[in-house]
Amino acid sequence: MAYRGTGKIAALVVVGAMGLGACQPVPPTTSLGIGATTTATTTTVVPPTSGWALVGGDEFNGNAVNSTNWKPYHNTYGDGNHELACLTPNNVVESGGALSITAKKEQVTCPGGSVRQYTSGFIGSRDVGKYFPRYARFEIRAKVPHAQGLWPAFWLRHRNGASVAEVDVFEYFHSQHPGKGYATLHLDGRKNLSKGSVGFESPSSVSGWHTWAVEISPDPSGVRFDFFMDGTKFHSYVDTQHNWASADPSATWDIAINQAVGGDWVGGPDDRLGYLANLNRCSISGAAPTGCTTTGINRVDWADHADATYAIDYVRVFVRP
Ligand SMILES: [Ca+2]
Repeated sequence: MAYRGTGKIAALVVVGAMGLGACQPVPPTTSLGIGATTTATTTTVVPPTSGWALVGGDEFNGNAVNSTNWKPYHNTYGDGNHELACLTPNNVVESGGALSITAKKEQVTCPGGSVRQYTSGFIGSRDVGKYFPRYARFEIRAKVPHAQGLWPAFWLRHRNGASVAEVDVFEYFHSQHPGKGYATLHLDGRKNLSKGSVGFESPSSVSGWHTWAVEISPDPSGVRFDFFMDGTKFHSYVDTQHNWASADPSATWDIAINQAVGGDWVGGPDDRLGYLANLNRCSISGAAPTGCTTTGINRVDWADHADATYAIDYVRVFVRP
């Protein structure tokens, strides 16, 4: 999190499906597609390609967050980005086959005494001692709200710290890039070392389910990262510099799933649309502070909890046996 979103998002280049042939599309797991409005979720594990074995994750099909897999945070993690929410366990609910992380506009006093005007949720696996192999495929199936000030994410932290290595498998900066998701790699203090993006749905549509994944694999010159949206590869990077031997190869990554509220990179949910107040610039284009473009940027409806909910059908971790 220390490094998340601290870079030059505007300078990014979309890398299209690279057609390397090694990775096949993910078979559809349900009949739902883009724009699906039901809460239907997946119960059958379908490996993304032949040769993968499921070794971890969570289907989120129970009635409570599995405390052997995750710890829901109760703090203000994210202060480094000037985020606004108190993260509480109450904002993370598992029911109906999915995990919901719902942001709310409500005043609370967070542990530590900070009074916040918003709440949201964050679950991490490191906090229960769960780490995953260096070489693996990490996949999430989720749908996200389209609203300024909400920042859903699915990311991996190196067990020696996010400052050592952080893989942002999926992040959504709605007010900067409506309808477009980002994958980013940070290594050894090299922020935003590699970044790719892909459009996933119209920001004016009803949120639909999508899968986001990273495959981390050995490469002749280092470690390879391939990023996928709905089974299509949209970004790749090969690291040749990091000392990967610094962590147990069988337990290198944790998993973090959260929805931040506000902060430097997404603006305030109740601030002027299209304006990033902390940076005093427009999120897309225009003349700050009053002349910012607002095309495609939505305002959250706090009265409708679905409008501020990041829903996760599953997280799955695969390895090649
Ligand atoms: Ca599920």
